[in-house]
Amino acid sequence: MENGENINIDNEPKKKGKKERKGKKQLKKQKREEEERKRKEELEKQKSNNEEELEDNKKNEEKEIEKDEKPNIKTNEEKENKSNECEDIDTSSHKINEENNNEYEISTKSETVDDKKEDEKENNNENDIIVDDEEKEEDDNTNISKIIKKLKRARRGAICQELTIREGECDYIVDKAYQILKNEDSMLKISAPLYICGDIHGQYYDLLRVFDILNYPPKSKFLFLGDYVDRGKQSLECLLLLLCLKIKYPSKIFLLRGNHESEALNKIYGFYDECKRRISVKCFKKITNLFNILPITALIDENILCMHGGLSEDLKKLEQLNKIARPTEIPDEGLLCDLVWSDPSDELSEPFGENERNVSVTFSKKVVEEFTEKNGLDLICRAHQVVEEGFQFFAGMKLITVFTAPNYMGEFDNNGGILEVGEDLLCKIHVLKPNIERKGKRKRITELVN
Ligand SMILES: [Mn+2]
Repeated sequence: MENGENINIDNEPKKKGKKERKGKKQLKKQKREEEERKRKEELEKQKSNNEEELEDNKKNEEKEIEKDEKPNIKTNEEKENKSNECEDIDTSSHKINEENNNEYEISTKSETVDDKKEDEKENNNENDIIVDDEEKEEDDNTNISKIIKKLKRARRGAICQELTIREGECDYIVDKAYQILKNEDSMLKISAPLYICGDIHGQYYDLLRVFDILNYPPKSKFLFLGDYVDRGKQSLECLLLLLCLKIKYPSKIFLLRGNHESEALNKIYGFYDECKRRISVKCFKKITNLFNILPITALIDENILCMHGGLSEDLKKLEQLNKIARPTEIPDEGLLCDLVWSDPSDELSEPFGENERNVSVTFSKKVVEEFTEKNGLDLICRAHQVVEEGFQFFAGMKLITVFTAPNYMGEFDNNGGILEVGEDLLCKIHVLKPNIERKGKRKRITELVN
């Protein structure tokens, strides 16, 4: 198909080739442009800087194509070099290694004025992933691949620009993802090796860093523990990239629900506003429907239990976790509420206590020890709390908190952490250092942030 041909320039981003194809495509292009103009007027959504953004996106394309290849090579080398410095250890052996991937840098390349002109001409066609009725019948994989490519192009040097995301694109992705997610169990069963990521919270630049360092699916397998949206500036990019990867590689990426995958919270913490400003309230509604179908927990090789928040007084055995019916909203109390909201606490004399978030509970070290023992688990892996190093152990090494957004909200100078669960359940930590060295006072991580 037309867009497919045009966008498939990975191997040869040559200007000459583009020119030759241009004649053939002129008519079709004009037609598209006209349709597009109408669409834009109707929707009244396009902002004045759209063209600029589109141009920027296009300008990055050739760079990105190179980057897509280079980082993998580089980081693999990096990994190998570093593996000498770190020794891998079993979770039960109560040691852990820290790998600092912060040295990773994005290479950029200068470009000529001619490139820009060329890009402008091609812009409309290549940046717009139009999913109309005709195209729906065509290969979904191609459409999703194109959208992934577009989403990856958001990055320019050290920043990520806001992409233009069409309602049609968003609907398409959310519908496709819904069909896949609704067939997953409430408690996923996943096998190692894989990487486990905690909160992302709209920090799209950092999400791209994670994939640059650890490789995109299907090369690597990922489990995300929820809280993709709210707080950060680019919740839509984060969510849509993850959903696209889910659609394309359903057995290589798994997405659990966090307490922020909730309509009520999104209205307070930014995602609703972002959807309303950038796409529509209708699209927000559609996304919250999808949130209601997300799986809640994951069990890795019968050994590591993962969820966003933590344990619950109502949780006695693992079998209960698969019985949680979906779609569902997150209730104000009870098992599901606790799974996405609760926190461990050092200060409890009782098994469970109040939570200063004013939702759910806190649970003690003893609760973790008894639950893991009784259910034959080595480790509970959860997210939900910003922790200075990006990861933090609790109850010896029976529970780990993983929080992946470094420099959380631009207010903390926490690291981001990713837990790697290797073959034979050997565990390793990867650390994302904050992007920005904050000069002023360091904000202490003493309170829970919803
Ligand atoms: Mn959370």
